[in-house]
Amino acid sequence: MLKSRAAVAWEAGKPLEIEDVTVAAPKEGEVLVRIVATGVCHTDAYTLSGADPEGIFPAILGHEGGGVVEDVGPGVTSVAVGDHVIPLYTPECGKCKFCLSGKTNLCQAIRATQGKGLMPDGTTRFSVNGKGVFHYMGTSTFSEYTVLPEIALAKINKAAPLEKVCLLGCGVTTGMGAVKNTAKVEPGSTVAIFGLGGIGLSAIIGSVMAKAERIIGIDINPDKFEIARQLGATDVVNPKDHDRPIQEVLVEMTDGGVDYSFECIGNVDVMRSALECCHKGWGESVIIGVAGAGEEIRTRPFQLVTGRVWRGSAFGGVKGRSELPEYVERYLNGAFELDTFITHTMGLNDINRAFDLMHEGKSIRSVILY
Ligand code: NAD
Ligand code: DAO
Ligand code: ZN
Ligand code: ZN
Repeated sequence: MLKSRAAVAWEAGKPLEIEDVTVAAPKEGEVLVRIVATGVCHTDAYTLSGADPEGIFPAILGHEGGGVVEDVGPGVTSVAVGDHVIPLYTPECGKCKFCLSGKTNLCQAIRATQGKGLMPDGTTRFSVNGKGVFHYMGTSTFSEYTVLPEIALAKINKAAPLEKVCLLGCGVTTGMGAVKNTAKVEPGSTVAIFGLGGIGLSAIIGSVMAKAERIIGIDINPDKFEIARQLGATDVVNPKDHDRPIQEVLVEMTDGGVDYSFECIGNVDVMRSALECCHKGWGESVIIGVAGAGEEIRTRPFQLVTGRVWRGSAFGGVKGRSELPEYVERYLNGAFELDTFITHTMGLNDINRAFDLMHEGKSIRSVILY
């Protein structure tokens, strides 16, 4: 047992509260990790808002972390004390039907308990004054110490600065991976990216790497345009500047539509626009944004009959244990940068400000430094 400072979400829609949380020792196949830094992603805000059907309270949110292994439970062989790790909300057991399929990164080995805020044995390692507190996405990086299953840790190069590569635990990998693994954007493509937060900007970086010729960034907050251009957007569009559906504007701008589009917001109306701005016959749209509980997407089926394709992407299709360490290497080799994303850093005590900055559209990523 040890004490850890953590930001606890006691109830949906309420600010997080900083608590001294008791963290139980890692059990069989589990690992105790000291989180050094964590980003705050829109998905944390989504769950805190109460819109997440899997949202469960009280919980310790956070899923974009970087840390150091402090202790290992019995049977753990793939990481050791002192290793640097990135927690994975999409684990990789390497043995389940999903892992063995070669078709998906959605390992299901611990899915049932993870979705209920519990460790694989059906219990929690967190408590406050004897009251159990749920895990979140299997990661709970808003606690200085957290416990994860071994299969939910990517071991990374110790040379990588954890306060930056924590962003590879979600946002940056998700956007880049969706372009590379899900859409498989080819050189010369025209791409539209809806929503220029951490995910959309990473999709811009991925599109530049894929040598897309035209990269159109779309956002209703024009403050996002400068950074989008800096990262490689060739055009920026604000739907508020147009009095007709944005898909019509994009189809006109691109001689019939884009080759690929990415929805990085979680808005079902925008998902429709993202599909319908795709080129007849071959355009593909990838949904990355997470919509609220009970929401549904709509389009005319003829949009698909005439060759447009609708897909989705989780964690950029990246298999965390086998592929994420390579993303860290590529960062260390200068293939992409992360500083532009980190608009704010703060201590855990100020974590609610990170949520405010996100809602006010003033941040790309706030990184919490423990
Ligand atoms: P963010 O809040 O930083 O960025 C969202 C952007 O969308 C903002 O710039 C905002 O101005 C813009 N926006 C909002 N409404 C808009 C509209 N109607 N038209 C155009 N732009 C609009 O969020 P983020 O952290 O980048 O996350 C984006 C989405 O991706 C969220 O839904 C999040 O839950 C989801 N997400 C999905 C995965 C996955 O694996 N699929 C991973 C991480 C995040
Ligand atoms: O395997 O059924 C499943 C769920 C996998 C969870 C993947 C979540 C991806 C989207 C959530 C946003 C991540 C921050
Ligand atoms: Zn995230
Ligand atoms: Zn698996």
